[in-house]
Amino acid sequence: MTAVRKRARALVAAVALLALGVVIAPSQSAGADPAGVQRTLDWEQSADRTLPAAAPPNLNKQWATSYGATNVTSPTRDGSYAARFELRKSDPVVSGSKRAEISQRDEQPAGAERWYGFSINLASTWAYDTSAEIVSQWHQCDVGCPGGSPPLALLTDEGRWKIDFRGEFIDLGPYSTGVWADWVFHVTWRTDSTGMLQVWKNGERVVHRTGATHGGGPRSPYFKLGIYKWDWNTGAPSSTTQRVMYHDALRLGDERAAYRDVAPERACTRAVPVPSASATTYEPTNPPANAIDGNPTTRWSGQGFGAALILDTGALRQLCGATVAWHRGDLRWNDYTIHASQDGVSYAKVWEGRSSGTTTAPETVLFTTGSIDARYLRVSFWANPENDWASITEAGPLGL
Ligand SMILES: [Ca+2]
Ligand SMILES: [Ca+2]
Repeated sequence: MTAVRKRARALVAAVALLALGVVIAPSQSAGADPAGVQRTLDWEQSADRTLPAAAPPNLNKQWATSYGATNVTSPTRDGSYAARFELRKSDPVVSGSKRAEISQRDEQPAGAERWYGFSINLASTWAYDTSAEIVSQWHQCDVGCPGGSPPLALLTDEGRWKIDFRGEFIDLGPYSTGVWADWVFHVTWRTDSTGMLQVWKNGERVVHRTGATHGGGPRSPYFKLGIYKWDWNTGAPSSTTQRVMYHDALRLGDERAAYRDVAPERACTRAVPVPSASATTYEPTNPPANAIDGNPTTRWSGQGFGAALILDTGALRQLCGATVAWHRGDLRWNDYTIHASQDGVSYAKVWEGRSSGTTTAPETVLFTTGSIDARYLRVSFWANPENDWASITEAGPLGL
């Protein structure tokens, strides 16, 4: 989404300049990020491909080898380039430990609200180890701060993704190697009850906490990406001697940003499982469960304009569209609305329109609101040219 927007803006700018008779060379700054995106590090800009000699502009270098951080053309999460981090147990100590990291400068204002979107690909050699390592961290400011452990970190530990949030370990399930995992962190950096932490993993919201998010100091924590493995310096047990991972699609946003501005781009094509369905009304022979059984010959039927089918995905995640297949959908159109909800009580409209009337197959609709966090979808029937019966053979949400 961002790239499309950037390309569109770059084109408009180029056309405007050409109209003025100005000849322009391809420029690093041709496109503008959405308001609120402070920094994009997707490695597509040649000015950012400074590795391994130096960190990209306005970032700090924390590796000491020729392989610590490099640019690669495969694998990539977006575009043609990504970054590759490699740390070996035998590497020199950097900034007090074993690390290969790129760091933001310690210049974040106090009380900042920040968005961080990025994608990590753990190499297939990323073997199980009882010793953990940090792959993204938010470091307490350096001067006039409590110091100590980072208030927030993303780790791999004993085969699993984990978040260390102020000393509490939150287990986010087993990691897979050789694939991109997309992460979005939204943090309001506060030392009092007004703080907030939200985390999405591959579009699913896996953490939502309120309260203090760091321990104090005159500035908010700053972000670091790359590999930090302290056990290789302290001599604690570890069964590995090398770590390699890839990093791409980093976007840093401020309080004006939204999820879609920083999240790695995804097409709205992922079918989201629906464990249960209900309805405001139904006839006993055609219950709501028939609309999620995967069988195109069974259906939910409810009588009356406004009759609604409610799909429960069981968890909050970024939903962006839906597929709906109508009984007799090749013989009659249906006017319907889709509303989305986080709690099953408060709903917001995300789409309204008319089915094609030309097919019984599932038809895809994309939310006019863009993607949103939701658990429930309500599909409400309003009209068809034959009768006042809502009859849906299959329906399901689409997620990012
Ligand atoms: Ca890239
Ligand atoms: Ca069915």
